[in-house]
Amino acid sequence: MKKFNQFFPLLFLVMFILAACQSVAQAPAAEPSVESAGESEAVDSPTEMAPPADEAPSVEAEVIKVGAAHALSGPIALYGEPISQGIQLAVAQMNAQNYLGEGKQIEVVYEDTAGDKEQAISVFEKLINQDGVVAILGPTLSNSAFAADPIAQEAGVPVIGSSNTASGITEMGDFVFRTSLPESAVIPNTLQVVADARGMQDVAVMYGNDDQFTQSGYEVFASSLENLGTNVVTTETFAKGDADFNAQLTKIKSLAPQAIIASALAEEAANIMSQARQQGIEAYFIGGNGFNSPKLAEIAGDAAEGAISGAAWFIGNPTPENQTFVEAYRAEFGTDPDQFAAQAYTAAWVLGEAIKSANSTDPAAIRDALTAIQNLPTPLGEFSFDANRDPLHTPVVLIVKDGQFALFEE
Ligand code: 1QQ
Repeated sequence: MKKFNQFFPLLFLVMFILAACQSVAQAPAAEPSVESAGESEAVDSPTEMAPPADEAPSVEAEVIKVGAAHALSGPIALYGEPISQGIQLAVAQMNAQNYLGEGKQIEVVYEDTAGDKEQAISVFEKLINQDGVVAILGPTLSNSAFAADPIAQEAGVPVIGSSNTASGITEMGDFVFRTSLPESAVIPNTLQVVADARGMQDVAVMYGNDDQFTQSGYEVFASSLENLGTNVVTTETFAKGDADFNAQLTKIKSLAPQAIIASALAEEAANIMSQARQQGIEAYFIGGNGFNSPKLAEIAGDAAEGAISGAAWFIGNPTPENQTFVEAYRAEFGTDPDQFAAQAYTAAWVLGEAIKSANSTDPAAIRDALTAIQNLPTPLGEFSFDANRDPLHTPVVLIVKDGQFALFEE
């Protein structure tokens, strides 16, 4: 005891110095920039910047760790890359503004799921058990979400998907949210709009039967076609990674449908389109969320011209939140954002808003605050979750014209 008393003043001094160093280390950067591979241009934040350096951050300065679990390698990275960039942009903006409070900074722990469900499970376990994240943004595919989200649910850590569109995602539990419109909220509208414009009579359907998003999308397409009274001339299946669709397309060609509906991820969709045109098939394509990457037209080239998809967002939407987002994204990454970037940017802001209003890093308090988000202005529109933690807003119908998405207006 005596010894402790002797050392107490010294111990106190050491603790004081450590605390001071920590608050300096966590001071918000005056010129924050998004950390992205190879680029380090400062984010031109549309709103207020960080306070001058002489305004010392509070001693309670803390780093709030958030997990981001996305496909950063493999064929699904064409979705995972813009998603990660959307998150980086939103977090850089929030940190620049001290959005969560003076000296409080969000640190994102990025992990690669490679679009693989087993890897998504290990990534979720690492983020929750090793990194101690307060919430997870992701994963990219519904297929991974069905495998990994139960881990977050069990641990009581909120998870926000921004690209999961299969039916049943949020039914996994009350800690599961998404900012991506489910296919069931998009496809019936897409088919109705196209049927009204073109009088769709006979269609062929193709879908991937080993992925929960492509299967779920197929089910929604099938029931919507039935409601419309459209004749399905044939339904053909394929598997993830297939590259030769000539057998299915030869059959489809012989049945001469007006349109081919493909519930497919981008790489398979692009190959289907290219091979269809090589066979001389002129039917137009309709797809779901898998079509919503600009990479589809980049891979398929002219074969993607005229492809129609239902989407949650359009780059030309003139709201100030959308235009500010599009400009900031272009300035930072030198490329246009896509729907996936917009939905991920929204998810990160929605999470930031929930942490701020909970005024807590307790995952259960953050979950409760997420359910209370109402009409938050975002690039997707005024954002709210419905009672099932799914987003509430109107879908759009897009068509590829000259390699770019345009609004479908016929
Ligand atoms: C899902 C999808 C994919 C297109 C995500 C990239 O919507 O897996 O749910």
